[in-house]
Amino acid sequence: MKKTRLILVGGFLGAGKTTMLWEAARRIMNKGQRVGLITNDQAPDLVDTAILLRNEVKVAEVSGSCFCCNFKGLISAMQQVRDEANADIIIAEPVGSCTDLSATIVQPLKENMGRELLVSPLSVMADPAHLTDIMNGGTAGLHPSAAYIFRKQLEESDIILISKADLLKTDDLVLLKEKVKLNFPDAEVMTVSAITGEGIEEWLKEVMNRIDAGQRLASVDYDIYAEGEAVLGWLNSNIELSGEQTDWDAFARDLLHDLSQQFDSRKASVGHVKIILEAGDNYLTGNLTGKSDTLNFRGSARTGNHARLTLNARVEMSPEALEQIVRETLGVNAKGELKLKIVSLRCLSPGRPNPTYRFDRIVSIG
Ligand SMILES: Nc1nc2c(ncn2[C@@H]2O[C@H](COP(=O)(O)OP(=O)(O)OP(=O)(O)O)[C@@H](O)[C@H]2O)c(=O)[nH]1
Ligand SMILES: [Mg+2]
Repeated sequence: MKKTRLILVGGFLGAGKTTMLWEAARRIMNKGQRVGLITNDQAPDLVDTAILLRNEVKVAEVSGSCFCCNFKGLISAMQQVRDEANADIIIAEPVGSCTDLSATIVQPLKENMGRELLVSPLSVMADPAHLTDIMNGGTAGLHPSAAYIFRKQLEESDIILISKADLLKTDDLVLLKEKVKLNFPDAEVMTVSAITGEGIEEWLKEVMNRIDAGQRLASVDYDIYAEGEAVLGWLNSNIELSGEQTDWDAFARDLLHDLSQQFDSRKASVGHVKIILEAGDNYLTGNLTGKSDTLNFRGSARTGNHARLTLNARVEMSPEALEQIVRETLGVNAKGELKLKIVSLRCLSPGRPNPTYRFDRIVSIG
């Protein structure tokens, strides 16, 4: 039986996982291999899935629970992309606030699915600004328990991937890499940029050829882990918009800008707020990964009468407060000129992680 390769790309919220997933998939497909992607979230209506589906690639979604707490969901998503896309390679993105993946996903996969799967080294992406602060003993603006998750993700990784290399000067990047190596001597440390393409081929070479996945286990305190997730308000929403010849890009920019102002004025730390605004074949994506200076938009939804907005927000505040801010800001930005139909809106704070499996040993590869 031909084995399927599984590449898991973890890392904290907003690290650049989905951007990298697509860039890697595109490069692998250009070399003639078939790829399937798997996204994951605590609730349905994922911006990540919507973005990836805009490309010619098979995407399966595990929503409602993280991979670790819904191991079966991950297995059936893998089956789905293998059956429907005949995928040789699967790239999967776990929820950004998850850790302990080596014990809860990688080891059980090696133990139970070794005949079918080649599991690549666990790659963990880290935003360079956040990583720099964490390496200096800070919390990257996060709640201390959320910063604990960030550190545990690095601790259990086989490959630490410093993302967004284009944002740092070469000297600073070299220094950061050295510091990370010093702190995590057992992990391989690499740098990538999805913008310039730097480092991507080197990383692909590692994950496409190696099978030494899950070489270490982090010792994770589930009380701190649970608190680190619970401090986040988590909102996923899908909204239909209609209005006469509306400039959708201006609407999306103003909306995300105003949301960012609201969070900044409350000193609420933003994990990631992301949107995709789709109008027929045209679409725009927007991201906020910290304060308002991190706002970032790509593409264009142009002008028209109808559009669909998918919005995902992970912000350190109660789900109730988050929902109120999102509803009010949407209302203000509609200015009475736009009709908004909220098709779905779920707001929650993630529950205590309760993994399907949790191995306390490294499974050797046969
Ligand atoms: N400058 C720069 N920005 C990047 C790069 N890769 C991703 N980004 C930006 O980082 C932000 C977050 O990217 P995503 O790929 O959505 O991050 P993610 O890790 O999937 O986020 P979650 O799924 O919410 O955990 C977006 O604004 C991206 O455009 C990069 O290589 N360079
Ligand atoms: Mg993502």
